Amino acid sequence: MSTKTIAPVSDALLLPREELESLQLERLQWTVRHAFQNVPLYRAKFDAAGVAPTDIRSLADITKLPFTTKEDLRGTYPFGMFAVPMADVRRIHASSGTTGRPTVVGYTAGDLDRWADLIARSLRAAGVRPGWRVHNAYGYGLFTGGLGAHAGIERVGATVIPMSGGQTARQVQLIVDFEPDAIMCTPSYLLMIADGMVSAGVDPRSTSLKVAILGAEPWTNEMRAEIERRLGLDAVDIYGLSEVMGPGVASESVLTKDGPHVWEDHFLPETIDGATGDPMPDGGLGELVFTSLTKEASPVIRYRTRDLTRLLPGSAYPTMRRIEKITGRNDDMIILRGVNLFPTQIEELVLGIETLTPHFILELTKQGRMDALTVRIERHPDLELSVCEAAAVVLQQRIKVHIGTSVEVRLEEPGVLPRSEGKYKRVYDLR
Ligand code: DLL
Repeated sequence: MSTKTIAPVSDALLLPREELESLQLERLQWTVRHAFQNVPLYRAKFDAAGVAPTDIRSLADITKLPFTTKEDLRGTYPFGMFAVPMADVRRIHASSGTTGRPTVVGYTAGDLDRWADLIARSLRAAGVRPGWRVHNAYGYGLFTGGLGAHAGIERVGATVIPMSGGQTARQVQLIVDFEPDAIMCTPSYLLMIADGMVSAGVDPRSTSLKVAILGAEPWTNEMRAEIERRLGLDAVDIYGLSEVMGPGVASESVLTKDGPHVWEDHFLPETIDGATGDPMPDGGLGELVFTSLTKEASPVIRYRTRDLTRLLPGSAYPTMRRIEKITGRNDDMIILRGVNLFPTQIEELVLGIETLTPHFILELTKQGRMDALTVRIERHPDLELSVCEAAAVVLQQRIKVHIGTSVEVRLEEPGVLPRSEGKYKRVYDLR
């Protein structure tokens, strides 16, 4: 890790555990009452589960409450889950999702204020300082990334460069001309910007960038190492989802880079067994579930994220619990001839072989009655074809050994695979 940056102090982050938990309980009781009184769907679900707000006397009582799912949000489209009068909603965001109706979330003035504070906190943890310039390449619009990050950058006292996603050549030019200290975008898009720098004759390690705050899609520690090596900066992980707020639900410290700290004074995390819904002890791999503690317009009670991770203890500073870097979603899991695999497992193996590029996609097809997986990967532009072919064979063998399944690895010419300016689509199901 470079020592270009240091982490800051903020009062809420120093609360002793007991004080934090009593604050959480007070806020949980408020949220449960608020949701029950103002959202018909919550009232109906609580009634069906035979639970009332007064039953929540301790944090452990949360398990009495029913879960909320994306389907609940879709079923009440567009504004049925709002807990305040529409006149008090200052902003709306929506996540497109791959199928069906979008999920819509609302924010009161207070919600927007707390969101900006939490992104500012996340940025401070990433080492961003007042007076820095921050290039924001998350997409602006209904997606929470662009506008969410924007407000937090201003709140931390930095200068925001509101670039949004896309126009990669222009991104490169503005990074060279405006000399930002930090960049915010998806990890896959940062790699594309690095390629854009090379095309423009700019050495990606030579820019003013010191820190990249990356999220909105799963990425591995191997990808972190690749990004840090190529661009000569510190890369930290920011996590969030629109249903729970947007970016800044959890974020990583640049000093430790050991998984995002959940901002537990505003969100109560749980992990559950995805199949049974039973709570998991901290440290076990399970589906991440969040209850919001301070949200007015769109409170969420035990929202099932479908993201898989472990809850880990906090560190000396911040003391709030961490999540292990998220390596996949329930929805991303590929079951190939009885073996479960996540795209990030392949990413880890690809990045372990220096003579391969990080540009790959996974294609699922049917061969007869069997499912087949092809890893299509771009060859390294600067290496002999024979070296690349040997690397492809090594990848195939490592997938067989480490994941336990046979796949085809197909080399492609540099630049032919799709690129993304936001979330990267790794898996193409052609069955
Ligand atoms: O992606 C919010 C966001 C914007 C987070 C910018 C970070 C930075 P959605 O579009 O609702 O919201 O997608 C949320 O993206 O459930 C995860 O599956 C995935 N995701 C988000 N951040 C991370 C991360 C935004 N750091 C969904 N690591 C979540 C892994 C992430 N997956």
